[in-house]
Parts: sequence; structure tokens; C-alpha cells
Amino acid sequence: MKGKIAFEEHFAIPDTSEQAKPFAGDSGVWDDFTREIMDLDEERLEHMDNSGIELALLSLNAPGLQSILNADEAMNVAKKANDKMAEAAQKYPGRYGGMAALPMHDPDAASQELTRCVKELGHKGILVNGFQQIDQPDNQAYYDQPEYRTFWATVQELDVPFYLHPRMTIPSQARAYQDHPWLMSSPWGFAVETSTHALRLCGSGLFEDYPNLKICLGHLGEGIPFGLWRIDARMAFSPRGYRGLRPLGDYFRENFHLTISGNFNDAAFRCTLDMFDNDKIYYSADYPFERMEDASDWFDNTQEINDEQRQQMGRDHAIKLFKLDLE
Ligand code: GRE
Ligand code: ZN
Repeated sequence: MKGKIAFEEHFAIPDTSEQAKPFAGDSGVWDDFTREIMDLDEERLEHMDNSGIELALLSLNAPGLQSILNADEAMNVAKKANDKMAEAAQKYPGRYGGMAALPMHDPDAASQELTRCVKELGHKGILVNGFQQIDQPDNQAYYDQPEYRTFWATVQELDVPFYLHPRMTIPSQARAYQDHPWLMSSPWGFAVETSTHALRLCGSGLFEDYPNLKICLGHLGEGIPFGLWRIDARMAFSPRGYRGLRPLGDYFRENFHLTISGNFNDAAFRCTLDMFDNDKIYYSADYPFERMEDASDWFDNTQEINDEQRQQMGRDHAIKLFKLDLE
């Protein structure tokens, strides 16, 4: 399928490129990987062409700004990353757009940079890499915390989607992963960390206060569609501390949007299609952690959807979600 739109497509700037090193493994792939994640020119565009991606909304690699302890330093890197995305969008019109990188230490500063990104740079959404570490490595902020309500007010007002992207649990919290570093990152820990954060948002009353927020999750919803029935069933018995007014599944179904990034599997896709509004499921790849060609080979051919649905998920509904000036 041609004309696809993808929006979990990562890049790095020199300030963040070293962060992904542990994920590249011990072999010689690190040099290739660095080249791929830094590149916003011919090589990336060639992969996009080969896999039928017309437009990629770029985002900073994980953990990005969220592991930079100092607020000023993180803002400095944010501005460079956000400017870089705008530059790429200008250099290759119609091929790139931006998902704002935001330091989340201070909700007001985050709102200000977001406003600059949307109004001045033309970014289409936000991508934040999970919880924010602030000042001390062990100080983690989750965005259901009350101090973030002013930030969410800005997001709702600007009406841009917020992509909650994975990052790893920090070492002091990772006893369950001890002696199993492989378990901590993208094979498993990413989904545990990110789904927990997403469920915190659902259970905090956030979507009662801001019912028009649009939260995106990758990887077919980080496992939540599979667990959704059981979550609501069990919460009938133990809803301790739950601050939603309606069942959690209502918020998840109404306020969330899911991409197929990095989860190119018919069985998982069937579950997501069954559990979730098909108008809020979208294409994305997760380059360079996944091959765009792999994402497209699967998405373009899976028999779980027909070609009309493919067109909607691959393109039309993303145009609507991001209010893109495209047909
Ligand atoms: C990803 O997006 O899938 C990812 C990162 C950073 C490290 C590993 C990884 O963004 O898989
Ligand atoms: Zn990703």
C-alpha cells in the first residue's frame, strides 16, 4: 500500500544518540544503527519509499529527555530536537513532520515548549518517553500526578495527540528483573512500564477532567487490549484508590489510539481488532528498532483486515487524528 503515514519513527541528535547503545547489542551493528537513527536524508527516505510510507512524523529515541535529570539541560536538548524535526519537515515537504519532544520536569515549561512546537514549528503531536526522572535518578514523575493537570489542559486546548512511548524501569525499581537484563527492555519490560503508566492515567480521573485528550500507544496497545476484560472484571472486586467515575475500559476505548508499531502479528492484531474501535488503530513502524519493510510487508498483506480498512488504518484515519493537510 502506498501513501502510508507512520508516527513512531525515531531519530537522535548527538545529545541523545548514545542512549540507545545498550539496545544495539555487542556486535558491529552499533555503527549501522547510529547512522540510521541520525539520518534524516536519503537512506531513511529510501526505506520509506520501499515500504510505501509517504509521511513519517519523527520523534526522539527513548529515553530521550525523560532521563535527563536537570530541567534546563533537558529543555536545551528539547529545543535542538524540535528544531531539527522542523528543519527536516521543511527540507522534505510532505515526507516528514514532528512529534514534539518535551521535558516533563515542570508542567508549565512543558506547556510552553509544546505551544512553540505546535504554533511556530508546525509539529503535529507529542511523543514522550514514559516517566520523567527529575534531579535525582530515583525521582520519577508519572503524568497522572495532580501537578500535571495544567499541562493536560494545554494539550487538550491545542488538540494534539500525545504518544506515550516506552522506556525502561530504573535500576532501583527493577528487582523483578535482576539477573535478566534482556527482560527489562523491549521484549517485555517496556510494555509493563508503559501499560502501567497508561492505566494510571485511566484510573486518575484525568479523562473526566479532559475528555478530549487523545493518547497514543504503540505495539498494539502494550498488552492492554488482551488484559482489558479482566482488568474491569477484577476491579468490580478491588477498586481501591480508583478515581475514575466509569469502568476503566471506557476511558481506554474512548481516549486511546493504538499503532501496530513493532508488533506485526496476526493473532495479537485480531485481539486488538476485537477489543478496540477499529477507527483508532493505525500503521507505524518503529524505525530504526524495526525495519519499515517488515512493518509494511505484514500490514500490507495481513488478511485480518480488508483493503478499505487497510487504507483507513494506513492513512485516512491518521490524516484525521493529526489534522493533516492531505487528501
Ligand atoms: C523503541 O522505540 O523500540 C526503542 C527505543 C529505545 C531503545 C530500544 C527500543 O526507542 O526498542
Ligand atoms: Zn519506539
